[in-house]
Amino acid sequence: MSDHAIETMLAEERTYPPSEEFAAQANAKADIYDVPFEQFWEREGRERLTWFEPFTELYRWEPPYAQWYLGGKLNVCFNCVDRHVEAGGGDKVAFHWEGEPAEETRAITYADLQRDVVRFANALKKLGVKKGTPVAIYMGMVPELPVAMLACTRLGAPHTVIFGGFSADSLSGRMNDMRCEVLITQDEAWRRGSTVPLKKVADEAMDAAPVTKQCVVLRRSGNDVPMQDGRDHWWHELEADCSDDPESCPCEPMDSEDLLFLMYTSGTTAKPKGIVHTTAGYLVGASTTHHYIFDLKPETDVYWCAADIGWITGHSYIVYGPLANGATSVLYEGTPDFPDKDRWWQIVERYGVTILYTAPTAIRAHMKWGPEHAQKHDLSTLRLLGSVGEPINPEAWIWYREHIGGDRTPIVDTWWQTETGMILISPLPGVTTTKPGSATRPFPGVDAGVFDEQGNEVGPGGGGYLVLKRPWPSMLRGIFGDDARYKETYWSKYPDVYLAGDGARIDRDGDFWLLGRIDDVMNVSGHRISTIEVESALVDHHDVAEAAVCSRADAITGEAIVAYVTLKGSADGSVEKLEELRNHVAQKIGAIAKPANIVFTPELPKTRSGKIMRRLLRDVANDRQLGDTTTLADPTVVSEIAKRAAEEKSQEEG
Ligand code: 6R9
Repeated sequence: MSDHAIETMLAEERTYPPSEEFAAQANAKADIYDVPFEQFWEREGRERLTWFEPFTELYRWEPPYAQWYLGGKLNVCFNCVDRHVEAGGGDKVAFHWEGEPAEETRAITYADLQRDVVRFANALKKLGVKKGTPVAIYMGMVPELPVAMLACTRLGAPHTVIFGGFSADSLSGRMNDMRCEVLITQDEAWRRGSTVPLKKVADEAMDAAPVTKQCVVLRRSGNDVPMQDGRDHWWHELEADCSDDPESCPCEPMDSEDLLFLMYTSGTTAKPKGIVHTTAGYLVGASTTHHYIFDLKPETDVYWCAADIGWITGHSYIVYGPLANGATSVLYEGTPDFPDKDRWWQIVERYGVTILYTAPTAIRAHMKWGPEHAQKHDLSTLRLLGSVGEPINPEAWIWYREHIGGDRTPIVDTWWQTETGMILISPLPGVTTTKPGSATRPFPGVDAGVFDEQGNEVGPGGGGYLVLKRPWPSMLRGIFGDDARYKETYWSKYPDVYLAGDGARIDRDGDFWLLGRIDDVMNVSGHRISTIEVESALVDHHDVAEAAVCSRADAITGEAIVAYVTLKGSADGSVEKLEELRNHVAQKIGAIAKPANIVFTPELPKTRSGKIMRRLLRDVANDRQLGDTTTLADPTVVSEIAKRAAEEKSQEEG
């Protein structure tokens, strides 16, 4: 975040106490904060889930490893699907699916979901998938994506879902790391009226991931895609002779600590980390927070989390939390502005959405397009709004409340991470007085704090590093296959305290203000991208000698990526080279990591010991006064870069 944005945030003094009407009906009451930590998680664990065998020990904390609900046996699919059907809720809609082509919609009841999951799980069994078989999933936002995830959990097969915007390299890297035996994908995905060639990318990825021997392909666009005999199977053909009777494929009883899924996320090195989530703690965390923070009333609410299932937000708050709670959700395949900028509001009106959860970058895009698109639709059903993914600037918060929430709905600004599995800092609607830009309080049973450089806890009015001082049920169990990195990344700065990697301040009332990453991780449209990952992709290009990447503030995407590139032989850059390099990054990582701008420079600013000074480049990118340059090997380099950056900018604007 820019210094200016942080200052504006901290000067924010508006407060929004909960209304009496909301408080009277809220799932959370003020005394929820008084329940002792162990009692809280014990109660939620027992009451929120259905166990095949009850747990005998709440948690075991052997820093930095936690285990939760030990001795218990359960199945995630049973909790998300079967138990609702068995309780008579089979006719209730689990997902109102809205395709990108607006005429394509499907209402999927819990009974439908059970049949679909059972049939597909039986199909996966034919490929040898069983308890413990790692499965990769690379799909768009179609109902078959949650079906595939649930089928895996039914069988006890851990999955990793890879966002459909990732490249073949990113996909094969993850499949190799997890040693995925099966890949589930689709022919093509819809995006803004054209198609994304998922199967084509999957083919390339499988060439580089020989461990992945089987591929299931859902027909979505219907366009021709090459199918390899013996390896590729059409979803509909594979399941054609499979039973959809739940008895034919019982839910595998899993231990509480069995691996549920990996979700890869960017760290401060080029290699993404496989974040490990296990069965019971994750599901308790996701469903409990979903119940209280979104105030879900499963009988009456229509809940919509407009994230992509390919990210942790979609895992916890589209699939696992809401289904465990028996919610009726909207699942939308497309983008907010296709075919028109009122598409989201049309969906809210059509389904009578009551709860909407999205990211600041989307809110700012709607802000830019103007409130008239929302005004065309009846949004009066909305009663609660949520935000996630990055700090929300007060201006966007207020706009969201006024123009989407009719100046009536509470807003929950929810802070959490892939690693945390569940929301950790958030208001509780009906209880908390909110402030635009503040995520307010740690969730009940969560102990967060802010530490200074030396590891002293700072009090109200102070700022520093956000830490978690006690384990929580859905915390990561490690980085897949890399204990050393797990310890180094999260547990080495302070002993036995989890370092989140975010800066934070606590105000006089004890409310938390999250200030963005403190490491080399950028946050573009709410997506985590490491500077080093983009740098490695750039130097992978045969013309690039050196690259340094940083971010600058952007009005819509929060941060935008700026790359400084030195070409081999000090060749000069060109517009064509710029496009070529941007596309190269898209090919190596995915389109989300494309630099917004590239500045070609004969040299990068380095310290005398040879370290690239990213801080200076960040100052240049943000048009700020240059910081301390005394440690620079050659100070003229920075002024030259600043000049070139300014030239490029004036060209862009001209
Ligand atoms: C859920 C998710 C995690 C990083 C996190 C922080 C930023 C997320 C935020 C927020 C301020 C919020 N972040 N929510 N910053 N306020 N409400 O986004 O997970 O993709 O792993 O990103 O996102 O910097 O460390 P993930």
